[in-house]
Amino acid sequence: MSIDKAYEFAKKRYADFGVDTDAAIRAVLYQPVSLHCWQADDVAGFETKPGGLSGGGILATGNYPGRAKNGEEARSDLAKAMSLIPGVHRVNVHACYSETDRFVDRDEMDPSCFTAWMRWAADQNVCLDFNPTFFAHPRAEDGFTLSHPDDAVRAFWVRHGKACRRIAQAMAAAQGSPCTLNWWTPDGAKDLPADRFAPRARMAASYDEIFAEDSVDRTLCADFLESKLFGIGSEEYVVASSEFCANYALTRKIGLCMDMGHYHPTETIHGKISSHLQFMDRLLLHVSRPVRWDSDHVVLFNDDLKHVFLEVQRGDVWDRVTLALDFFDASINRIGAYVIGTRATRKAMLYARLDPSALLKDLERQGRLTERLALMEEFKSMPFGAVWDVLCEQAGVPVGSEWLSEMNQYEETVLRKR
Ligand code: RNT
Ligand code: ZN
Repeated sequence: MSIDKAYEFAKKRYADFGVDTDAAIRAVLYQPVSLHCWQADDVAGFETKPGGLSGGGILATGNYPGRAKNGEEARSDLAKAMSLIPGVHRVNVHACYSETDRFVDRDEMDPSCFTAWMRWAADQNVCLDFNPTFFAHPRAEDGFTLSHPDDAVRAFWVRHGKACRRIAQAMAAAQGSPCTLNWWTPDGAKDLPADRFAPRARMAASYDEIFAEDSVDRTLCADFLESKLFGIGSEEYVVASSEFCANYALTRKIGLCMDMGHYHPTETIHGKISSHLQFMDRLLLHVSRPVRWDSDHVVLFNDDLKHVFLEVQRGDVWDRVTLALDFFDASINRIGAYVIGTRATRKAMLYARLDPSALLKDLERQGRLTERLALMEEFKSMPFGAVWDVLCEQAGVPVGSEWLSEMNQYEETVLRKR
């Protein structure tokens, strides 16, 4: 059956339940998803460093050939990936992806360190988002940054934070669209601390200093705080925990970021969305996939992801969530990782947009809970794939697994030659 015929059939099936497939496709394509630059190079970054500067990064495992080793390669990989994924993209840059001739330390960075990214973004017609980098630096080596007990170290990171807000503001002004700025710190302790209070007090004080800076326009620079449960080296104590971040964000009127991998292994985030959005204006979602721990596996079209977007759909809060990806796998073709994870995200968005939410809520109001459950179950086997194929076709990207041959060709002609 042709794609069009399959679609006509699917469209009717969904319409029987009051679901408009054309409108769903349009809505999914229109909503931006921010692609993280760090899948291209295994979170290594491109800073010009003085001899041998190092210091604890985020762990990406695997050694598949073709890792991007500079900005040009990463941007080429991102452009290739974006050509194979439907929908409006943004690109999420970390501060450690600055490109300069000489060494510029984190506290001295300014918008000029990201000129290449900004030019490329304008050229590609995508907007940029930004992240301060509180890791992979000697001053982060002992596990504390914004909550560091040494005033000089803490002040260094506060300066980095302020610099990042100025960079985000410059990006926003250049692109005519606000820049999402996500704040994640690795601060924490491997083993039982005697004092959990003081680092949290210092962390709050640091953020207050950073966000107090009135030279930054909050309509251009949209700040979000990302929490975490534990990390390698912070198994026992994480300063910016879920409670810390939620309370800070709420009282300071900034955004909260939930990363799907930052909770207990059996805990999922979909149930939290309606709680936070009772009190906060916006949420940033870091779309990721934990496997037993915060492993940042490539995102798949699985139940966890579907549930997140079903929640957004049923709560009708699509305009109150900002979507960014956060996964990295160095064991497979990195362009393939981008495409699999981002297409899965778009798929889950479409799946949710095709949910008969109004009908389900109506049944619930009437107490017809058997029918509610039955319909939820029936919808899992609706002809979703036919709608997805047409979405890809309309977006001008390969339908089905056709993108694999383009990936393989890019691997042969570009990645293997690096
Ligand atoms: C780390 C956080 C954070 C990072 C990126 C690179 O656990 O999820 O978002 O993955 O900033
Ligand atoms: Zn994250």
